[in-house]
Amino acid sequence: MRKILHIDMDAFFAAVEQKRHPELLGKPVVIGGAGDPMQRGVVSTASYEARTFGIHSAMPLQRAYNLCPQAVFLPVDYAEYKRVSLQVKEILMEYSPVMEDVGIDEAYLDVTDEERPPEEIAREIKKRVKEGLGITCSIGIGPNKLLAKTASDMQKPDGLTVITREDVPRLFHPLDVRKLMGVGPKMEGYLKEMGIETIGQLASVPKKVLVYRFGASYGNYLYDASRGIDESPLIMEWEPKSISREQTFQRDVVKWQVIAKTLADLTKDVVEDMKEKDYLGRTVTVKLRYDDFETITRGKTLPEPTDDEETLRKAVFGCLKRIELSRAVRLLGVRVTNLTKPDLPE
Ligand code: TTP
Ligand code: MG
Repeated sequence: MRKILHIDMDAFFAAVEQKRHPELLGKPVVIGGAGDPMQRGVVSTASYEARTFGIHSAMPLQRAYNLCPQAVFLPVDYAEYKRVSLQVKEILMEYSPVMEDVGIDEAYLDVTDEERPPEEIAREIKKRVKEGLGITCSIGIGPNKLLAKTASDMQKPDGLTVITREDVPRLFHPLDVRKLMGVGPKMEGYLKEMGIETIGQLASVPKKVLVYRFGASYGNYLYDASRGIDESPLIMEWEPKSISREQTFQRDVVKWQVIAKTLADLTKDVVEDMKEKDYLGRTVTVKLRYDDFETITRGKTLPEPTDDEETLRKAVFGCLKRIELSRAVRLLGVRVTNLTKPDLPE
């Protein structure tokens, strides 16, 4: 039996704004577009205070203004939300290496192999996020992603909800079918036309009826999902252990200038890749293959991790100096290892 947590931030964009502008705490806050309700644009999210006026995501800003003219309207500052999102994910990774990053404000965490009970881990995560970042999240715990995600939505905001297999009839089946993951507004319409209002009612429909009506793939999905069955694994992004570039020459090269220029170009490409993936590296390795296929490598470890092109290029040239260039060269490579992510500013 797996133990999966689903973490979803509460009113995420609005919460980040309320944290950095504490005077907005307790007030209706609407985030969307350019932050001007007189301009076109839709609501990205609304604080829970604003939601009591009927304001919700995807609503035109103008309509939100009509519902609550005293609300504070702010533009979307995606870079700031992304920064906070990364801090949340870093906290999560401390509790289990098996994390699926779903989006800016959600993630799954597999704590099956952790010794402590999942409720205890969830409570500690909530505390760390609240005390460290000044925002709240809701966590659902279940034997799979489907039930964990359903659970995280059940007691928002600041909730902690567990759904076990045994809880399926009592907690999962009474929910409206539109709460079932994978059921959008269109499907909700079809199901309701069939007289199916709740997930439990869907679970009483024979498999062959669902497959006949919706096709094998989606029909089978609905059959299993309505029973709280979901075997799907967490999808992780694997950290690359190195970033590298190689070049094989069309014709073997003897000239030092060509070799040096090639290594400088390869370093430039590696650095671009590092910056794009947000990595710093400490160890540089140069690989060189002679025309007779003998291959040698020389490495250098820097005092601290960096993504500075000049520093890395100097390290590469330092390696090159320790290589005897007496024969023609057919391949050159530059590799950076010992990769880390930069510390995020507080
Ligand atoms: P949600 O998790 O759907 O919403 P939320 O975090 O604001 O509120 P809740 O407490 O109900 O979880 O989405 C996360 C963020 O994604 C949200 O803060 C803003 C953004 N978003 C949009 O930009 N447009 C949208 O239509 C939705 C639904 C979300
Ligand atoms: Mg959310």
